[in-house]
Amino acid sequence: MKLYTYFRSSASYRVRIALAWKGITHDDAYLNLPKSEHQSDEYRAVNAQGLVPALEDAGRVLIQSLAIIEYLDERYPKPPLLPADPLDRAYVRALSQIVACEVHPLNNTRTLKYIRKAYGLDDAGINTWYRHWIAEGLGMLERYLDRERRASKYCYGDQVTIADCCLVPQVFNAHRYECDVKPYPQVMRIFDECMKLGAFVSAQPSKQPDAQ
Ligand SMILES: N[C@@H](CCC(=O)N[C@@H](CS)C(=O)NCC(=O)O)C(=O)O
Repeated sequence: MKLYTYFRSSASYRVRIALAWKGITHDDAYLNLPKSEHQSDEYRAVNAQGLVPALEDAGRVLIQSLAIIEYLDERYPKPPLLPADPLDRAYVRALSQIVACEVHPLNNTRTLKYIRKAYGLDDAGINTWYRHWIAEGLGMLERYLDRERRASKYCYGDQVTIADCCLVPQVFNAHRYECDVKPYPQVMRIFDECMKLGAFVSAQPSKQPDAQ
């Protein structure tokens, strides 16, 4: 298996957590996003989307972090990253999609590049945009966790799931942009619990070889 990744990519971090949690050994290929290596013809031949992550397995290339993690969960079911019950699975997927669909695309490299150029935003303007969408997204997570009351140590009771694989990298992004995380005590409590686990620690951006 080969993971195409970039240390700061939160979507790659989701997959790195899943691989580490399941103890799946793999090779890494590093794409430097600021240097636009993900847009090279060579990489587009691997992932036509020109985004990271991508996972090569058995001669096939998988893209989209949530699809990749669900594939890993089906192929390597233990320890599971989704609950057994369909209603609980829908809950976990909803949390994951709040991060992956509602927040992440608005704060992606290409989105920030585009608004910087098209609307003449400076760093302060970019930070305001970024923090706004983090606040919206973490607020959604917090309210949903509150309403559902299914979280305990992690988003789903005491079982690590895909939702945690999504929540933690999003909080890393929030820290990176110095967002105020005080209004999200439940999200932060889950983040702190996850960061006691080796898989979340070893997969974090600063521990990746391409971070050096
Ligand atoms: N929905 C995709 C998002 C992939 C994505 O946008 N990855 C970012 C890094 S986190 C990327 O490659 N950005 C490059 C760019 O925006 O140009 C997933 O979950 O895999």
